[in-house]
Amino acid sequence: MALFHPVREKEVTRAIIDSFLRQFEEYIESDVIIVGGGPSGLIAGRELGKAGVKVLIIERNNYLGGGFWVGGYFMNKITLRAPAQEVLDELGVPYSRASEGLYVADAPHACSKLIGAACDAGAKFFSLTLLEDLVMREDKRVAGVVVNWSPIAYLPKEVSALDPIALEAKVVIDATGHDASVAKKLVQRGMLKIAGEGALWIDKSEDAVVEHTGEVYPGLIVAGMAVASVYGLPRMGPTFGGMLLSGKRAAEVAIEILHRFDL
Ligand code: 48F
Repeated sequence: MALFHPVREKEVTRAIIDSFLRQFEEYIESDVIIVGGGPSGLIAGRELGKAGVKVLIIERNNYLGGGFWVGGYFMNKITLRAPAQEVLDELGVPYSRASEGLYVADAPHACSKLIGAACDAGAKFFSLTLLEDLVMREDKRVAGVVVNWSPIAYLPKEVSALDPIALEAKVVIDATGHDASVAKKLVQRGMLKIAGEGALWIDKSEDAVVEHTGEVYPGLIVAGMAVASVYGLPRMGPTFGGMLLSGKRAAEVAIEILHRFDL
């Protein structure tokens, strides 16, 4: 007697396609689209989901987490400065005190709990999805993203000449890390100037990133390391509290915009 219930191959394929298409159809339009599934994007997704906002995270990789799986060098330990360890308490991630005001945690534990928390809050994900461009309206407002299948970027021209598709959102969050890929779409058109990330200076960087997190262009918020790239702020290397608090701030700003415009 077999352990598992008998199931036909076609049923498995149908289950995947039906579920995927239903979700894709539903998320052609969202309240907020977050580009980038690193720590800042994931925590923003979690906060927005918790607040009942319809939120989609698009990620070019086949995995979520961005730089949160590893800390410095090849070592999978992350550090956080007080008060950011409180976010680990919220997520149920164990950590230890390294020195006064400095905490260390296992990156895989922190990253997987954060991904789980974003899922539990109701955030949805499109992975292997590359941001190619933005949707703009005549009132010069960012109104969505233009995406393609990310392996396209590595294919020869005769295969990769595929038109992308558009997804609409009331607010877009650039959480693409050092690249600031979303903001750069505005830079290419002369609609925004960005300074480029500064050299490493932990003490200055994290406060500055959280403080500058916000709407950089109507309908577009920057979060995480993208903030440092846009405003020329110092980078912070393998300490992640600034990313988590910046993501939380980005979610607050998104909710303020949605309320302000009754969107
Ligand atoms: O780089 P990433 O982890 O950004 P973050 O949330 O956190 C930065 C830290 O990891 C670390 C640091 C501070 O402690 O210096 O680097 O700001 O995650 C960014 C995610 O965005 C995805 C990318 O694959 C990564 O998972 N991404 C970048 N460009 C695109 C994109 C794009 N064009 N389309 C889709 N996803």
